[in-house]
Amino acid sequence: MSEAGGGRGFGYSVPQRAPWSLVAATAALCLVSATSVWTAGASPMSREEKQKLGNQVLEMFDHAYGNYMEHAYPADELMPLTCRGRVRGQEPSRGDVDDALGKFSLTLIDSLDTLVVLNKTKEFEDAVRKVLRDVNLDNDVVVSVFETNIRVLGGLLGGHSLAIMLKEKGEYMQWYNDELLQMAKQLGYKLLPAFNTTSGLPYPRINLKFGIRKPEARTGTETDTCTACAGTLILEFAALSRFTGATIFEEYARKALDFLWEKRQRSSNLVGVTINIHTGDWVRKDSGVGAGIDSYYEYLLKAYVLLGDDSFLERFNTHYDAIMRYISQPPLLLDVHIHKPMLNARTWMDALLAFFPGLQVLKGDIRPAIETHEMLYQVIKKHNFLPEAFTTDFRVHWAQHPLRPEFAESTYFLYKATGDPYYLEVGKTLIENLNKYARVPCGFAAMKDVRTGSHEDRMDSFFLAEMFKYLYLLFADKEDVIFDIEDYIFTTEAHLLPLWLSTTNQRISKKNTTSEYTELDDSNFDWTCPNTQILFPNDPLYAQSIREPLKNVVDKSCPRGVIRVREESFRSGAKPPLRARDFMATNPEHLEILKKMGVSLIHLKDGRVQLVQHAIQAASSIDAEDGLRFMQEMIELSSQQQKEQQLPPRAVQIVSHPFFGRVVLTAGPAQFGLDLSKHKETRGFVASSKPYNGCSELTNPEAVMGKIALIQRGQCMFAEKARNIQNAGAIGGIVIDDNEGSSSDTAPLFQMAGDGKDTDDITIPMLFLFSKEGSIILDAIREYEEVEVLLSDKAKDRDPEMENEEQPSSENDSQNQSAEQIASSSQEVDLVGQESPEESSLNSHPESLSPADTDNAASISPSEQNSNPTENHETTSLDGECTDLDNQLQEQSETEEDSNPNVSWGKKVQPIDSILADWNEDIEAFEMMEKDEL
Ligand code: DMJ
Repeated sequence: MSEAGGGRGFGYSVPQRAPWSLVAATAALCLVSATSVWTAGASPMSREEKQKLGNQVLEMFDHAYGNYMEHAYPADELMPLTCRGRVRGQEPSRGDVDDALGKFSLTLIDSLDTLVVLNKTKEFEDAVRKVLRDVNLDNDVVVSVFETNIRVLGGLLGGHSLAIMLKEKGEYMQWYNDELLQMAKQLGYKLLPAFNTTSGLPYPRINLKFGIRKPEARTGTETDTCTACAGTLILEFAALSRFTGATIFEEYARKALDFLWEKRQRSSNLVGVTINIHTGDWVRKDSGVGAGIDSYYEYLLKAYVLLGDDSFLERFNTHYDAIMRYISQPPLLLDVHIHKPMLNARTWMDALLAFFPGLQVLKGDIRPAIETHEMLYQVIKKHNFLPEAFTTDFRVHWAQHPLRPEFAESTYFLYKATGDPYYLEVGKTLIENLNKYARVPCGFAAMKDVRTGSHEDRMDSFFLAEMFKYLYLLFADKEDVIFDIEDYIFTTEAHLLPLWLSTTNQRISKKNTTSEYTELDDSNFDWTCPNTQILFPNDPLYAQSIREPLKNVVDKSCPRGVIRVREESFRSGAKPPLRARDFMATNPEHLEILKKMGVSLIHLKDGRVQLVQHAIQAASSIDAEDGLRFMQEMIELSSQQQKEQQLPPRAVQIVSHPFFGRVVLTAGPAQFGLDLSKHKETRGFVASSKPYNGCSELTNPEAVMGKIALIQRGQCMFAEKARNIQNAGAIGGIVIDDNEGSSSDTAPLFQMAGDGKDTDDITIPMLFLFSKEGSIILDAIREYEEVEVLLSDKAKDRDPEMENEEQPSSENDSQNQSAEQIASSSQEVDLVGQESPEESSLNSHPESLSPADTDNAASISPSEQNSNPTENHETTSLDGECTDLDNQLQEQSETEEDSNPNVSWGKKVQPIDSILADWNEDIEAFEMMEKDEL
């Protein structure tokens, strides 16, 4: 067993002394003991199978890293569809996402310690030499302080940690003389000016060359930062201080953490998502464990493990208690308001929270970790990947998936804690899905839309830093890794820092911190590390028994809004409050309830109905609060509906050599012709029509006969083009935008409208591609002549026969060849990832949502007035099961209340004045949520 922070010992029994001393051991405690004792549950996986999967991970890493090095390096990231490097300034800006790119070969630095974990020591040695030779940290680029810290500083420190470990072993890196550490120190000093605020919270962005204040810096006017952005520095900064002896880094990071702690909402002990770096006011008062906050919590616990400072554990435990009280609604984790923590702030969850079960393992709270992980896994099974955000009834809210590693991370930690081979099977599914849906000839491409399987031209560096480490370690036995992983702690970017740092250069002591600590009673440690040696032998099916009741939680769920309900009302036989999803504007009973809640119904001239709430007119404070919840649900439903009414995208998948279905392009449908969502997909070779605009009878019918015709947008109606190609014998058509440079990354998709006449005569499917996506097909024709595509509503699995053809002898050879072919075929292509339509649509608020002063308003369209607004949702057919689930949920909340008197609704009812006082805040928070970006 390795030694951890502060020279604390590790025990395997229930804590007799300060409970937090055991928590530091949790990772090791849960990681080691359970694996050896597991005897039942899912069938065990043989050593051979595990090795096979480990080798598969290695091959996948080679494919990702190899293509980056070959086609993108020294650029920051690989663009896997166009097979070239992403160089900031040379591609259209993607907004905040680009702030990670500092022209410092980001992917190479982020991959350094992965190479060692994956036993690629020779490659590591080469990679370190390249970093030392090529990387410049003094570029005139504005970068995110947070991303630069976790990816670049963390990457350099992780690389240094393993370089000195290897050097000590005596075989590799014998020439190494702390050069990576010197670079890390240089970067550390470059980041320090960001902390020049009265609060000590860092500015969110800094210019690597010019810092903050100077006019050339082009940054320093920001007023806000996210909590995670300011609270995720301590591991890297303290490691830098302890490695170098320069204490300033650790001091600055501690000061920022102290300030955040001071600013926590004192009654709920929660923190908001965004804080003003000058005043310390919370700018966004919603609170969860996902985007914007996640790694702040992670770093409190890990700072305790690495640095052995009890104050970090005390803070973590205080927050954790609040999280479990308010945000955790097993198996869900739902954002709440920091001032009104019993009020949910959202009805959806984001993908970043998938790290939380892993953190709970480190904390030692295994049960909720198993529950949340299981729920997330079911969402993945439904959509192949975790969408960026999904609703409480598990529908897609934001459809992208940038190959995030958090779920793999939690899977790894849960396997280590439980030893349950179920988690190996989960890992196997992750590997299969990545290969099946994200792998492209030149790397792995992020999913633009998990529903269609379409891709985005991006492979983020965290994919190499984190995903491959966790997947490899999941299947690895101790002897498969050349060093003892338990001697290290994972940063949030999965970089490895040695635990011996806890006893090195400990010149910053707790007395430097400014905070006071709340006395905690024993209940704060209720979830402290369970002893797995006791837990699992007694009940080897422990993890399975927790998963079992949840096994259909996703499939059988029904649309619902906010989960938390007023429990005591149900027990007393009173009706549950009216939910937005059930509301019918023609139901007199509902209208009566609205009145009681202070909600009035206004019929607008255009036929829509507007709902306005005046809390003061509600019959009681409880009714007013129900009204508030109802309005929030209605606003969200309405905005969700708007999104759903926006068209579902379609997919154009290139299925011929060398693409074999691996390149999927996002397309818009037509309001006429064959509806691909109802019919089988159409597959065929493509041919350009003549004239290319398709506005008159085709002069090359023999070329398009039986094929999918390509036509350029413009000069006549879409329907006319469709008729002309259909008359020439085409089996489908793809209209390509004539507006050069357009892309579905940057422009919202639209449906091609008919021509105002009857279009029933058009029977072939028609899809629309923006110019950049269309260019990929046109370039492919130039390169390969015969290009076959599949038009569908969702990308289909790749053709296994094609797969076999693709890899006739040596898998690697043929993949390299494909990559080269793609590279040469797409030299002219300029497909660039941009803010997605999903994200853009989030900014479009319900049209008439016009919160005026203390009013809360939402509107619904005429079509919604007489019907349940959710009746088009796919899950409404599960009525019977919904009732069961609702009962289960109700029972669950009743049980929770019984066991935890603190969550009783009665205690949470606010006086009317306070509701009114918070009114604007709620509306503001809601609007912010809508604008929220990950
Ligand atoms: C990583 O860069 C880090 O894990 C960070 O803390 C948040 N998530 C991304 C990957 O999703």
